[in-house]
Amino acid sequence: MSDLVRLIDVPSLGDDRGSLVALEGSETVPFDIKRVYYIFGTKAGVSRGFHAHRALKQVVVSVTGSCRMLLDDGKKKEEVLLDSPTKGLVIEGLVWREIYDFTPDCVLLVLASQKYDEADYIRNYDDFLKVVGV
Ligand code: T46
Repeated sequence: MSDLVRLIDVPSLGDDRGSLVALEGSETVPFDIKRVYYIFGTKAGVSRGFHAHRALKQVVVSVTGSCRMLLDDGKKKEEVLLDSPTKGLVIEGLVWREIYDFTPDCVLLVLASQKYDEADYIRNYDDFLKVVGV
Protein backbone atom coordinates (compact mmCIF):
# COMPACT_ATOMS: atom_id res chain seq x y z
CA MET A 1 0.00 0.00 0.00
CA SER A 2 1.40 3.41 -0.97
CA ASP A 3 1.50 6.63 1.08
CA LEU A 4 -1.39 7.83 -1.09
CA VAL A 5 -3.80 5.42 0.52
CA ARG A 6 -4.32 4.98 4.24
CA LEU A 7 -6.97 2.57 5.36
CA ILE A 8 -8.02 2.34 8.98
CA ASP A 9 -9.82 -0.56 10.56
CA VAL A 10 -12.72 0.76 12.57
CA PRO A 11 -13.60 -1.67 15.33
CA SER A 12 -17.03 -3.27 15.26
CA LEU A 13 -18.54 -3.36 18.73
CA GLY A 14 -20.73 -6.25 17.85
CA ASP A 15 -22.59 -8.56 20.14
CA ASP A 16 -25.28 -11.16 19.60
CA ARG A 17 -27.74 -8.41 18.61
CA GLY A 18 -25.63 -7.30 15.65
CA SER A 19 -22.91 -4.73 14.94
CA LEU A 20 -22.16 -1.18 15.99
CA VAL A 21 -19.32 1.06 14.83
CA ALA A 22 -18.38 4.25 16.68
CA LEU A 23 -16.21 6.88 14.98
CA GLU A 24 -14.77 9.51 17.30
CA GLY A 25 -13.08 12.71 16.19
CA SER A 26 -9.36 12.93 17.04
CA GLU A 27 -9.51 9.26 18.06
CA THR A 28 -10.46 6.72 15.38
CA VAL A 29 -10.78 9.63 12.95
CA PRO A 30 -7.48 11.58 12.87
CA PHE A 31 -9.05 15.07 13.03
CA ASP A 32 -11.93 16.95 14.64
CA ILE A 33 -15.11 16.17 12.70
CA LYS A 34 -16.85 19.37 11.52
CA ARG A 35 -19.19 17.86 8.94
CA VAL A 36 -20.83 14.55 8.04
CA TYR A 37 -22.45 13.77 4.72
CA TYR A 38 -23.45 10.63 2.88
CA ILE A 39 -23.92 9.68 -0.72
CA PHE A 40 -26.56 7.13 -1.64
CA GLY A 41 -28.87 6.17 -4.48
CA THR A 42 -26.10 6.68 -7.03
CA LYS A 43 -27.43 5.76 -10.43
CA ALA A 44 -25.92 2.92 -12.48
CA GLY A 45 -22.81 3.90 -14.41
CA VAL A 46 -22.42 7.24 -12.62
CA SER A 47 -18.99 8.46 -11.48
CA ARG A 48 -18.57 11.22 -8.89
CA GLY A 49 -15.76 13.29 -7.48
CA PHE A 50 -13.34 14.54 -10.15
CA HIS A 51 -11.78 17.06 -7.82
CA ALA A 52 -9.12 17.53 -5.14
CA HIS A 53 -9.26 19.50 -1.91
CA ARG A 54 -6.70 22.11 -0.91
CA ALA A 55 -6.95 21.58 2.86
CA LEU A 56 -9.88 19.31 3.68
CA LYS A 57 -9.26 15.97 5.38
CA GLN A 58 -11.81 13.21 5.10
CA VAL A 59 -12.52 9.67 6.21
CA VAL A 60 -14.73 7.70 3.83
CA VAL A 61 -16.61 4.53 4.78
CA SER A 62 -18.91 2.45 2.62
CA VAL A 63 -21.51 1.65 5.27
CA THR A 64 -23.37 -0.68 2.95
CA GLY A 65 -22.66 -1.88 -0.58
CA SER A 66 -19.42 -0.95 -2.29
CA CYS A 67 -17.71 1.42 -4.68
CA ARG A 68 -14.22 2.06 -5.96
CA MET A 69 -12.18 5.20 -5.52
CA LEU A 70 -9.26 6.31 -7.65
CA LEU A 71 -6.72 8.44 -5.80
CA ASP A 72 -4.15 10.41 -7.75
CA ASP A 73 -1.45 12.75 -6.39
CA GLY A 74 -0.39 13.84 -9.88
CA LYS A 75 2.48 11.37 -10.00
CA LYS A 76 0.88 8.09 -9.06
CA LYS A 77 -2.59 6.64 -9.00
CA GLU A 78 -4.11 3.96 -6.84
CA GLU A 79 -7.54 2.37 -6.77
CA VAL A 80 -9.22 1.36 -3.53
CA LEU A 81 -12.26 -0.88 -3.10
CA LEU A 82 -14.52 0.37 -0.32
CA ASP A 83 -16.65 -2.59 0.59
CA SER A 84 -16.85 -2.78 4.37
CA PRO A 85 -18.47 -0.74 7.17
CA THR A 86 -15.35 -1.39 9.25
CA LYS A 87 -12.89 -0.02 6.68
CA GLY A 88 -12.21 3.74 6.59
CA LEU A 89 -10.23 5.46 3.87
CA VAL A 90 -8.32 8.50 5.12
CA ILE A 91 -7.75 11.17 2.47
CA GLU A 92 -5.42 14.00 3.42
CA GLY A 93 -3.43 16.43 1.32
CA LEU A 94 -3.75 17.23 -2.35
CA VAL A 95 -5.29 14.13 -3.88
CA TRP A 96 -7.48 14.00 -6.96
CA ARG A 97 -10.33 11.51 -6.43
CA GLU A 98 -12.85 9.80 -8.67
CA ILE A 99 -15.54 7.44 -7.34
CA TYR A 100 -17.27 4.83 -9.46
CA ASP A 101 -18.65 1.28 -9.62
CA PHE A 102 -21.27 2.09 -6.99
CA THR A 103 -23.50 -0.84 -6.18
CA PRO A 104 -27.18 0.22 -6.05
CA ASP A 105 -27.21 -0.20 -2.25
CA CYS A 106 -24.01 1.76 -1.62
CA VAL A 107 -24.18 4.34 1.17
CA LEU A 108 -20.92 6.24 1.34
CA LEU A 109 -20.43 8.00 4.67
CA VAL A 110 -17.93 10.86 4.73
CA LEU A 111 -16.53 12.55 7.85
CA ALA A 112 -14.87 15.86 7.06
CA SER A 113 -12.50 18.17 8.94
CA GLN A 114 -14.14 21.38 7.67
CA LYS A 115 -17.55 22.73 6.79
CA TYR A 116 -18.46 22.86 3.11
CA ASP A 117 -16.39 25.45 1.24
CA GLU A 118 -16.43 25.48 -2.55
CA ALA A 119 -13.19 27.54 -2.49
CA ASP A 120 -11.39 24.48 -1.08
CA TYR A 121 -12.17 22.44 -4.25
CA ILE A 122 -9.93 22.13 -7.29
CA ARG A 123 -12.35 20.86 -9.93
CA ASN A 124 -10.12 21.12 -13.02
CA TYR A 125 -7.47 18.42 -13.48
CA ASP A 126 -4.98 20.73 -15.25
CA ASP A 127 -5.28 23.23 -12.39
CA PHE A 128 -4.69 20.34 -9.95
CA LEU A 129 -1.48 19.33 -11.76
CA LYS A 130 -0.26 22.93 -11.61
CA VAL A 131 -0.99 23.16 -7.87
CA VAL A 132 0.93 19.93 -7.14
CA GLY A 133 3.75 21.09 -9.40
CA VAL A 134 3.57 18.42 -12.11
C1 T46 B 1 -15.70 14.35 -1.87
C2 T46 B 1 -16.53 13.23 -2.38
C3 T46 B 1 -16.21 11.91 -1.74
C4 T46 B 1 -22.95 20.85 -0.31
O1 T46 B 1 -23.70 21.82 -0.42
N1 T46 B 1 -22.42 20.51 0.92
C5 T46 B 1 -21.60 19.48 1.10
O2 T46 B 1 -21.15 19.22 2.24
C6 T46 B 1 -21.22 18.68 -0.05
C7 T46 B 1 -20.25 17.51 0.10
C8 T46 B 1 -21.74 19.02 -1.27
N2 T46 B 1 -22.58 20.09 -1.39
C9 T46 B 1 -23.17 20.37 -2.70
C10 T46 B 1 -22.18 20.83 -3.77
C11 T46 B 1 -22.80 20.32 -5.04
O3 T46 B 1 -23.74 21.27 -5.52
O4 T46 B 1 -23.74 19.17 -3.20
C12 T46 B 1 -23.56 19.07 -4.59
C13 T46 B 1 -22.84 17.78 -4.96
O5 T46 B 1 -21.48 17.86 -4.50
P1 T46 B 1 -20.26 17.30 -5.36
O6 T46 B 1 -20.55 17.44 -6.80
O7 T46 B 1 -19.01 17.92 -4.84
O8 T46 B 1 -20.33 15.74 -4.96
P2 T46 B 1 -19.27 14.60 -5.22
O9 T46 B 1 -19.92 13.32 -4.90
O10 T46 B 1 -18.64 14.72 -6.57
O11 T46 B 1 -18.10 14.86 -4.14
C14 T46 B 1 -18.39 14.73 -2.76
C15 T46 B 1 -17.72 15.83 -1.95
O12 T46 B 1 -18.10 17.12 -2.48
C16 T46 B 1 -16.22 15.73 -1.97
O13 T46 B 1 -15.68 16.56 -0.96
O14 T46 B 1 -14.54 14.15 -1.51
O15 T46 B 1 -17.93 13.46 -2.28
